[in-house]
Amino acid sequence: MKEIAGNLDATGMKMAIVVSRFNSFFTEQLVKGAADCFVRHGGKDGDLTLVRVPGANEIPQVAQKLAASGKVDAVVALGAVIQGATPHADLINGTVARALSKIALDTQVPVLNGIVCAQNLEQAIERAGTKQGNKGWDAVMSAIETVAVLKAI
Ligand code: INI
Repeated sequence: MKEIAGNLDATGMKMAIVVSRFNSFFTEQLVKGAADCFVRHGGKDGDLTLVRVPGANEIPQVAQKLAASGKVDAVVALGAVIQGATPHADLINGTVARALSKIALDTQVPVLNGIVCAQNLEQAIERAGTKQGNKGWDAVMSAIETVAVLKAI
């Protein structure tokens, strides 16, 4: 049996991060985790591009432009959507997740969803560098592996 799997070596990779300013208390922690993961796996800080947008809703359009630009091997979306009194957060989460998946399929450039979807502040804290780790780190790790596996096929 021939098996194909991606390694976790980011040497020579170019990556873009799109991060929302909304809930920046959390999203800045995700950026730190994401950049740390990229560099610790052999990526160069200069090969990482950070793009800021107002909120999670604005991430897909910018991710699409980056993915279609031919300048990056992967795009990582970072945000924090926290449930409030209205169903607004659910709408954002579903719409953005579907859009990011479509961009990846349309462009063949991996687009990783590192958006924290939390019921409350405590859950968001847990995913931004405490009990549940850092979702920015996790998204970059998955991006590195996906780039590598696509290259290997
Ligand atoms: N944007 C977020 O990134 N997180 C949220 O929790 C959030 N909530 O809950 O409203 C949010 N709203 C703003 C939205 O992403 C857009 O920026 C806005 O609707 C303008 O298009």
